Amino acid sequence: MLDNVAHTLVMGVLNVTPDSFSDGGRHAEAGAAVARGLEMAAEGADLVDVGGESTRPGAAPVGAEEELRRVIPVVRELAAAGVLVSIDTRKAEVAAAALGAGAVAVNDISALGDPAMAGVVAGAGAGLVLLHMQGNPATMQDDPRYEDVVAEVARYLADRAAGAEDAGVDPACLCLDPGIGFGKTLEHNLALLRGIPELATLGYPVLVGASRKRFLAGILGPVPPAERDAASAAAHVLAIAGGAAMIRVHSVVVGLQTARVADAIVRAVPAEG
Ligand code: PMM
Repeated sequence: MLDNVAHTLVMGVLNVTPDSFSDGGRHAEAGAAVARGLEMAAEGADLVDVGGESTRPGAAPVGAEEELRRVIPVVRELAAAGVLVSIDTRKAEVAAAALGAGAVAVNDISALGDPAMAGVVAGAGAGLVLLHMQGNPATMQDDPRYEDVVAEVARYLADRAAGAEDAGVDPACLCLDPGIGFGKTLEHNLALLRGIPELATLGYPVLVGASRKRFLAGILGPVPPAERDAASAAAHVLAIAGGAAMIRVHSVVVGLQTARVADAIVRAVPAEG
Protein backbone atom coordinates (compact mmCIF):
# COMPACT_ATOMS: atom_id res chain seq x y z
CA MET A 1 0.00 0.00 0.00
CA LEU A 2 2.82 2.40 0.80
CA ASP A 3 5.49 1.14 -1.56
CA ASN A 4 8.05 3.65 -2.75
CA VAL A 5 6.52 6.57 -0.92
CA ALA A 6 9.19 9.05 0.08
CA HIS A 7 6.99 11.26 2.21
CA THR A 8 4.78 10.57 5.20
CA LEU A 9 1.22 9.92 4.10
CA VAL A 10 -1.68 11.87 5.57
CA MET A 11 -4.99 10.10 6.11
CA GLY A 12 -7.94 12.43 6.72
CA VAL A 13 -10.64 11.28 9.14
CA LEU A 14 -14.19 11.43 7.81
CA ASN A 15 -16.59 10.11 10.43
CA VAL A 16 -20.08 9.70 9.03
CA THR A 17 -21.54 9.14 12.47
CA PRO A 18 -23.90 11.05 14.72
CA ASP A 19 -21.74 10.45 17.80
CA SER A 20 -18.02 10.73 17.01
CA PHE A 21 -16.06 12.35 19.82
CA SER A 22 -14.04 14.87 17.89
CA ASP A 23 -16.22 16.13 15.09
CA GLY A 24 -19.53 15.55 16.83
CA GLY A 25 -21.70 14.29 13.98
CA ARG A 26 -21.06 17.26 11.72
CA HIS A 27 -20.79 14.99 8.68
CA ALA A 28 -23.68 12.66 9.51
CA GLU A 29 -25.49 13.74 6.41
CA ALA A 30 -24.00 12.24 3.21
CA GLY A 31 -23.83 15.47 1.24
CA ALA A 32 -21.92 17.23 3.98
CA ALA A 33 -19.62 14.24 4.35
CA VAL A 34 -18.82 14.16 0.64
CA ALA A 35 -18.13 17.90 0.68
CA ARG A 36 -15.73 17.50 3.61
CA GLY A 37 -14.04 14.52 1.93
CA LEU A 38 -13.49 16.51 -1.26
CA GLU A 39 -12.17 19.38 0.81
CA MET A 40 -9.69 17.10 2.58
CA ALA A 41 -8.49 15.75 -0.77
CA ALA A 42 -8.08 19.30 -2.05
CA GLU A 43 -6.12 20.13 1.10
CA GLY A 44 -3.72 17.34 0.20
CA ALA A 45 -4.90 14.25 2.06
CA ASP A 46 -3.38 11.11 0.54
CA LEU A 47 -6.31 9.02 1.74
CA VAL A 48 -9.73 9.85 3.15
CA ASP A 49 -10.82 7.39 5.83
CA VAL A 50 -14.60 7.00 5.84
CA GLY A 51 -16.12 5.49 8.98
CA GLY A 52 -19.75 4.83 9.88
CA GLU A 53 -19.33 3.38 13.36
CA SER A 54 -17.98 5.47 16.22
CA THR A 55 -15.24 3.67 18.11
CA ARG A 56 -14.80 6.24 20.82
CA PRO A 57 -14.51 4.74 24.31
CA GLY A 58 -17.93 3.57 25.48
CA ALA A 59 -19.51 3.75 22.01
CA ALA A 60 -22.30 1.30 21.23
CA PRO A 61 -21.89 -0.97 18.18
CA VAL A 62 -23.78 -0.19 14.96
CA GLY A 63 -25.52 -2.82 12.79
CA ALA A 64 -24.22 -3.58 9.28
CA GLU A 65 -27.32 -2.20 7.59
CA GLU A 66 -27.02 1.19 9.29
CA GLU A 67 -23.26 1.32 8.71
CA LEU A 68 -23.74 0.56 5.02
CA ARG A 69 -26.44 3.24 4.77
CA ARG A 70 -24.07 5.80 6.25
CA VAL A 71 -20.89 5.06 4.35
CA ILE A 72 -21.57 3.59 0.92
CA PRO A 73 -23.01 6.71 -0.79
CA VAL A 74 -20.09 8.73 0.59
CA VAL A 75 -17.46 6.20 -0.53
CA ARG A 76 -19.04 5.96 -3.98
CA GLU A 77 -19.10 9.71 -4.57
CA LEU A 78 -15.61 10.35 -3.27
CA ALA A 79 -14.13 7.46 -5.27
CA ALA A 80 -15.93 8.64 -8.41
CA ALA A 81 -14.31 12.03 -7.89
CA GLY A 82 -10.89 10.36 -7.84
CA VAL A 83 -10.33 10.50 -4.08
CA LEU A 84 -8.44 7.55 -2.57
CA VAL A 85 -10.75 6.21 0.11
CA SER A 86 -10.17 3.79 2.95
CA ILE A 87 -13.13 2.31 4.77
CA ASP A 88 -12.91 2.26 8.56
CA THR A 89 -14.91 -0.81 9.48
CA ARG A 90 -14.76 -4.04 11.48
CA LYS A 91 -17.28 -5.80 9.25
CA ALA A 92 -16.27 -7.79 6.17
CA GLU A 93 -19.71 -7.13 4.69
CA VAL A 94 -19.21 -3.36 4.91
CA ALA A 95 -15.62 -3.65 3.66
CA ALA A 96 -16.75 -5.66 0.62
CA ALA A 97 -19.45 -3.14 -0.25
CA ALA A 98 -17.08 -0.21 0.19
CA LEU A 99 -14.38 -1.83 -1.95
CA GLY A 100 -17.09 -2.48 -4.56
CA ALA A 101 -18.00 1.21 -4.37
CA GLY A 102 -14.41 2.22 -5.09
CA ALA A 103 -12.51 2.23 -1.78
CA VAL A 104 -8.87 1.18 -2.12
CA ALA A 105 -8.13 0.11 1.46
CA VAL A 106 -9.75 -1.22 4.61
CA ASN A 107 -8.94 0.23 8.01
CA ASP A 108 -9.87 -2.56 10.42
CA ILE A 109 -9.61 -1.59 14.08
CA SER A 110 -10.45 -5.17 15.07
CA ALA A 111 -7.47 -6.49 13.05
CA LEU A 112 -9.39 -9.33 11.38
CA GLY A 113 -11.90 -9.83 14.18
CA ASP A 114 -14.34 -10.73 11.40
CA PRO A 115 -13.02 -14.03 9.99
CA ALA A 116 -14.22 -13.10 6.49
CA MET A 117 -12.27 -9.83 6.39
CA ALA A 118 -8.87 -11.04 5.14
CA GLY A 119 -10.48 -12.92 2.23
CA VAL A 120 -12.44 -9.84 1.19
CA VAL A 121 -9.33 -7.67 1.24
CA ALA A 122 -7.18 -10.28 -0.52
CA GLY A 123 -9.81 -10.79 -3.23
CA ALA A 124 -9.93 -7.08 -3.95
CA GLY A 125 -6.14 -6.61 -3.81
CA ALA A 126 -6.84 -3.75 -1.41
CA GLY A 127 -4.73 -2.16 1.31
CA LEU A 128 -5.31 -3.24 4.90
CA VAL A 129 -4.62 -1.41 8.15
CA LEU A 130 -4.45 -3.68 11.20
CA LEU A 131 -4.90 -1.89 14.52
CA HIS A 132 -4.18 -3.07 18.04
CA MET A 133 -7.04 -2.79 20.51
CA GLN A 134 -7.33 -4.37 23.94
CA GLY A 135 -10.96 -5.40 24.47
CA ASN A 136 -13.67 -3.60 22.52
CA PRO A 137 -14.77 0.04 22.29
CA ALA A 138 -17.58 -0.38 24.82
CA THR A 139 -15.23 -1.37 27.66
CA MET A 140 -11.65 -0.89 26.45
CA GLN A 141 -10.84 2.07 28.69
CA ASP A 142 -12.20 0.45 31.88
CA ASP A 143 -8.91 -1.01 33.12
CA PRO A 144 -6.33 -1.64 30.39
CA ARG A 145 -3.31 -3.63 31.56
CA TYR A 146 -0.05 -4.76 29.98
CA GLU A 147 3.21 -6.20 31.27
CA ASP A 148 5.15 -4.59 28.43
CA VAL A 149 2.82 -2.64 26.19
CA VAL A 150 5.22 -2.15 23.27
CA ALA A 151 6.28 -5.80 23.13
CA GLU A 152 2.69 -7.03 23.47
CA VAL A 153 1.34 -4.71 20.79
CA ALA A 154 4.22 -5.65 18.48
CA ARG A 155 3.58 -9.36 19.01
CA TYR A 156 -0.14 -8.94 18.39
CA LEU A 157 0.34 -6.93 15.20
CA ALA A 158 2.96 -9.35 13.86
CA ASP A 159 0.58 -12.22 14.52
CA ARG A 160 -2.35 -10.48 12.77
CA ALA A 161 -0.16 -9.53 9.82
CA ALA A 162 0.91 -13.17 9.48
CA GLY A 163 -2.77 -14.18 9.57
CA ALA A 164 -3.58 -11.69 6.83
CA GLU A 165 -0.73 -12.97 4.69
CA ASP A 166 -1.82 -16.58 5.26
CA ALA A 167 -5.27 -15.58 3.97
CA GLY A 168 -3.71 -14.19 0.80
CA VAL A 169 -3.28 -10.49 1.56
CA ASP A 170 -0.23 -9.11 -0.23
CA PRO A 171 2.36 -8.14 2.44
CA ALA A 172 3.00 -4.94 0.47
CA CYS A 173 -0.65 -3.98 1.11
CA LEU A 174 -0.38 -4.16 4.91
CA CYS A 175 0.02 -1.36 7.39
CA LEU A 176 0.16 -1.66 11.21
CA ASP A 177 -1.28 0.71 13.81
CA PRO A 178 -0.53 0.61 17.57
CA GLY A 179 -4.06 1.89 18.27
CA ILE A 180 -3.47 4.99 20.34
CA GLY A 181 -6.37 5.21 22.81
CA PHE A 182 -7.73 1.74 22.08
CA GLY A 183 -7.54 0.07 25.49
CA LYS A 184 -4.59 2.13 26.75
CA THR A 185 -3.87 4.42 29.65
CA LEU A 186 -1.96 7.67 29.15
CA GLU A 187 1.28 5.87 30.09
CA HIS A 188 0.55 3.07 27.60
CA ASN A 189 -0.05 5.60 24.82
CA LEU A 190 3.17 7.44 25.61
CA ALA A 191 5.15 4.21 25.74
CA LEU A 192 3.76 3.21 22.34
CA LEU A 193 4.58 6.57 20.79
CA ARG A 194 8.10 6.17 22.18
CA GLY A 195 8.15 2.60 20.88
CA ILE A 196 7.35 3.31 17.21
CA PRO A 197 10.92 2.37 16.17
CA GLU A 198 10.35 -1.11 17.64
CA LEU A 199 7.04 -1.47 15.79
CA ALA A 200 8.67 -0.27 12.57
CA THR A 201 11.19 -3.13 12.79
CA LEU A 202 8.34 -5.55 12.06
CA GLY A 203 8.86 -4.58 8.43
CA TYR A 204 5.47 -3.04 7.65
CA PRO A 205 4.57 0.63 7.37
CA VAL A 206 3.26 2.02 10.67
CA LEU A 207 0.21 4.28 10.88
CA VAL A 208 -0.27 6.48 13.95
CA GLY A 209 -3.53 8.15 14.90
CA ALA A 210 -3.04 10.50 17.82
CA SER A 211 -5.29 13.21 16.41
CA ARG A 212 -7.35 15.03 19.05
CA LYS A 213 -7.33 11.98 21.32
CA ARG A 214 -8.18 12.06 24.99
CA PHE A 215 -4.64 11.19 26.15
CA LEU A 216 -3.59 14.66 24.96
CA ALA A 217 -5.96 16.18 27.52
CA GLY A 218 -4.41 13.80 30.04
CA ILE A 219 -1.18 15.72 29.50
CA LEU A 220 -2.56 19.22 28.94
CA GLY A 221 -5.71 19.37 31.03
CA PRO A 222 -9.23 20.01 29.77
CA VAL A 223 -8.51 21.18 26.21
CA PRO A 224 -11.54 20.38 24.01
CA PRO A 225 -10.95 17.97 21.07
CA ALA A 226 -11.21 20.65 18.36
CA GLU A 227 -8.39 22.58 20.07
CA ARG A 228 -5.94 19.67 20.21
CA ASP A 229 -4.39 19.97 16.74
CA ALA A 230 -1.08 21.45 17.92
CA ALA A 231 -0.86 18.74 20.56
CA SER A 232 -1.66 16.13 17.92
CA ALA A 233 1.07 17.54 15.70
CA ALA A 234 3.65 17.21 18.49
CA ALA A 235 2.79 13.53 18.90
CA HIS A 236 2.79 12.93 15.15
CA VAL A 237 6.16 14.58 14.57
CA LEU A 238 7.76 12.28 17.10
CA ALA A 239 5.95 9.29 15.60
CA ILE A 240 7.36 10.21 12.18
CA ALA A 241 10.81 10.62 13.69
CA GLY A 242 10.35 7.12 15.11
CA GLY A 243 9.55 5.71 11.68
CA ALA A 244 5.79 6.12 11.19
CA ALA A 245 4.85 6.13 7.51
CA MET A 246 1.35 7.60 7.83
CA ILE A 247 -0.60 9.78 10.25
CA ARG A 248 -4.39 9.84 10.65
CA VAL A 249 -5.69 13.35 11.28
CA HIS A 250 -8.86 15.39 11.60
CA SER A 251 -7.24 18.60 10.34
CA VAL A 252 -5.57 17.78 7.04
CA VAL A 253 -4.10 21.28 6.88
CA VAL A 254 -2.30 20.76 10.19
CA GLY A 255 -1.47 17.13 9.37
CA LEU A 256 0.11 18.06 6.08
CA GLN A 257 2.26 20.79 7.64
CA THR A 258 3.24 18.33 10.36
CA ALA A 259 4.24 15.66 7.88
CA ARG A 260 6.09 17.96 5.50
CA VAL A 261 8.18 19.65 8.19
CA ALA A 262 8.93 16.35 9.91
CA ASP A 263 9.85 14.79 6.54
CA ALA A 264 12.22 17.65 5.70
CA ILE A 265 14.02 17.10 9.01
CA VAL A 266 13.82 13.34 9.43
CA ARG A 267 13.83 11.98 5.92
CA ALA A 268 15.61 14.89 4.24
CA VAL A 269 12.73 15.13 1.75
CA PRO A 270 13.38 18.27 -0.34
CA ALA A 271 11.13 21.19 0.58
CA GLU A 272 8.78 22.54 -2.08
CA GLY A 273 9.32 26.25 -2.00
N1 PMM B 1 -8.76 6.02 15.74
C1 PMM B 1 -10.09 6.09 15.68
C2 PMM B 1 -10.80 5.41 14.68
N2 PMM B 1 -10.16 4.69 13.75
N3 PMM B 1 -8.15 3.90 12.83
C3 PMM B 1 -6.82 3.82 12.84
N4 PMM B 1 -6.17 3.09 11.92
N5 PMM B 1 -6.07 4.44 13.82
C4 PMM B 1 -6.66 5.17 14.80
O1 PMM B 1 -5.93 5.70 15.65
C5 PMM B 1 -8.08 5.29 14.79
C6 PMM B 1 -8.80 4.62 13.77
C7 PMM B 1 -10.84 6.88 16.72
O2 PMM B 1 -10.75 8.23 16.49
P1 PMM B 1 -11.88 9.05 15.63
O3 PMM B 1 -13.22 8.77 16.29
O4 PMM B 1 -11.50 10.46 15.73
O5 PMM B 1 -11.87 8.54 14.23
